[in-house]
Amino acid sequence: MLRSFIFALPIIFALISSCSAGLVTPRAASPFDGQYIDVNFQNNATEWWWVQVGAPAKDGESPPSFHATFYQGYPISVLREASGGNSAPENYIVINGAFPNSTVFAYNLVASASSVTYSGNAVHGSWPGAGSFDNSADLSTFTVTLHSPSVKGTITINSNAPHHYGCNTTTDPANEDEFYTKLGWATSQPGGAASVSVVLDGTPFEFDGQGYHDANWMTQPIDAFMDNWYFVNAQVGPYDLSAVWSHITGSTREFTTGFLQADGVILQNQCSVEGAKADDFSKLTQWGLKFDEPSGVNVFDGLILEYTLANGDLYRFNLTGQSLVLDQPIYHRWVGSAVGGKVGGEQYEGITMYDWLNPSLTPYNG
Ligand SMILES: *[C@@H]1O[C@H](CO)[C@@H](O)[C@H](O)[C@H]1NC(C)=O
Ligand SMILES: *[C@@H]1O[C@H](CO)[C@@H](O)[C@H](O)[C@H]1NC(C)=O
Ligand SMILES: *[C@@H]1O[C@H](CO)[C@@H](O)[C@H](O)[C@H]1NC(C)=O
Ligand SMILES: CC(=O)N[C@H]1CO[C@H](CO)[C@@H](O)[C@@H]1O
Repeated sequence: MLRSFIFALPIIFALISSCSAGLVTPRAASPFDGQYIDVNFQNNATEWWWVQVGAPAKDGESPPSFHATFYQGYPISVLREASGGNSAPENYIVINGAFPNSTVFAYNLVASASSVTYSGNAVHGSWPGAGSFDNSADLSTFTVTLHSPSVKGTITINSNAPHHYGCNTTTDPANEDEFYTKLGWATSQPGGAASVSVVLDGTPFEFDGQGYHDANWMTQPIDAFMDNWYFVNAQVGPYDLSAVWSHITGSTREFTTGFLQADGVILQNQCSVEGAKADDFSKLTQWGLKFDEPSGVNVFDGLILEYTLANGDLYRFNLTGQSLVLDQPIYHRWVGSAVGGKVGGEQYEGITMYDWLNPSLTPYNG
């Protein structure tokens, strides 16, 4: 039942679903949420604007969620091949999510073109035939309008925290360098109150929750330089969290980045290879083990995300997957519950959304 909707659609549409976060080479060019690189039919570059909203599950229900990603190009090379190779659409919006009754949905809204224009830091992205987005000049408000034949409506996020880049320093190997210096990540809205009001093939879907918006760009698809990639976002009491944990192809070290803010104050914004730092680092660890039948691979039940600040303070969050909104051998995405805070301090409950992208199909065995 839960799967019927997603399988009714070409599987590729679900697969083209997005992944987020990465590192940055900040350009002199403004605006913060604008176009950073040139994406065209002749190159393998990709750039995307990602937005997600989720809300805690009510008793006996699943957490409602909605993801929309405005793409130029393809984040994984097999997806371009599967979408038509050289004739694959270059501009499209991927929608994924789940209703409170746990039924998941997926759409691929093909656009005839795309453009990202700006005035100061105010940005307008237009994907004709599919939708558009707007970021306000002060990066306080991000709005999406969808106007495709199948999906219509609006998503709004009111930011509660400062916008930020990641960071970028490394020495070899080559793919590590690619990862640090050519992969960009600009987070405009690290968290904040959000609302979704859409109509999916005539079915209205509305909820209020917590939202997140960032943008990524890279000169090659992810699978050209990464074996896997975990991207985590959570909003828990006064905290907004995000983190990436990735195995870069050919590297012996895991890459990590962590962002943690409370009440508008950044507590951490770091990136490093695992084990390289005595403080100011973050650590992601899976917990649980089960076989996931639809994708045919082992998966984890949740993640522990720990932050060690520069001053030694420790924060720990326990994230539990409740709704599996994307379920493919190389790509899983969960929406669920989060609990945590400062270790020894007040503990809060909240919502998490996290992605496990595994183009190398490296097995998870607990
Ligand atoms: C793009 O990727 C394909 C498949 O991996 C490769 O054959 C092609 O040479 C690449 N093109 C450029 C411009 O890098
Ligand atoms: C779940 O809710 C959606 C939206 O109301 C509806 O379209 C769908 O049919 C429901 N699924 C089941 C299995 O009842
Ligand atoms: C995380 O939460 C799960 C489910 O509630 C629990 O079984 C597990 O012990 C927790 N892990 C930690 C480290 O708190
Ligand atoms: C945020 C950051 O560290 N940016 C640096 C990324 O790398 C380039 C090239 O080494 C530097 O110029 C930036 O300052």
